Amino acid sequence: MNRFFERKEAEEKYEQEGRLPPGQALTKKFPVLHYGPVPRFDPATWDFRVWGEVEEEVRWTWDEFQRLPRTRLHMDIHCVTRWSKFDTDWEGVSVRTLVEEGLIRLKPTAKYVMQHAEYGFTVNLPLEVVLADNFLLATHFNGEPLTPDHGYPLRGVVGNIPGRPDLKVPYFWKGAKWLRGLEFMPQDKPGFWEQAGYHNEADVWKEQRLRGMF
Ligand SMILES: Nc1nc2c(c(=O)[nH]1)N[C@H]1C(S)=C(S)[C@@H](COP(=O)(O)O)O[C@H]1N2
Ligand SMILES: [Mo]
Repeated sequence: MNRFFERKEAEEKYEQEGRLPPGQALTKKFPVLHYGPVPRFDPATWDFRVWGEVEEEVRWTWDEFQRLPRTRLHMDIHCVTRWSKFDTDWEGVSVRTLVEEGLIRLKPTAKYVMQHAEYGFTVNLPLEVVLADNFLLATHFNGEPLTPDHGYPLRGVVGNIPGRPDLKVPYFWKGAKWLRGLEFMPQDKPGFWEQAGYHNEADVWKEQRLRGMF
């Protein structure tokens, strides 16, 4: 059978399992999407910062970041440009674990999170989503370090964990590639694509792609 029919058959399987959100199609590839150039990584100058509504600001070097507790995450990812990729494996650092271990000490006023990436790129999410099981600060994809195109050395990732209908599932743009820090905020603020007209919440099941009359 040719590739087209193979893909359609797999897509039907995921649809029957309730894993294909409305308006999405399965891809086996991993498309690359971002605004601007791919930054260079220098482990000597790279740092990860945490600031805003925290008891203590944090700055970790690349070496220090390597020593943080690590988490694996298996999920489906859904891009607003209508491709979905199933059964992806990620490894990295869970923000909830950092909070539970006291490595990040949140103030009670922390309600939203801005991911800050290279070149001033930003993405906003509610704190609840960033602390959930389906959000990770990822260094590895399918057992390999991220490629430069996909955010090496660190990116946010968010998606759907099959069998966890309790979790909010935003489109994949809600994870910043080339991530350099997290700002905890008392109020919400739109990130880069949100200012450009993408939906603030971006729920894949509600098909919240663009803000406005859609
Ligand atoms: N730093 C940065 N991260 C970004 C973006 C960007 O423009 N810059 N685009 C987002 C968008 S719109 C998408 S769809 C995903 C794409 O991730 P991928 O290239 O790994 O598929 O990255 C997100 N993260
Ligand atoms: Mo996107």
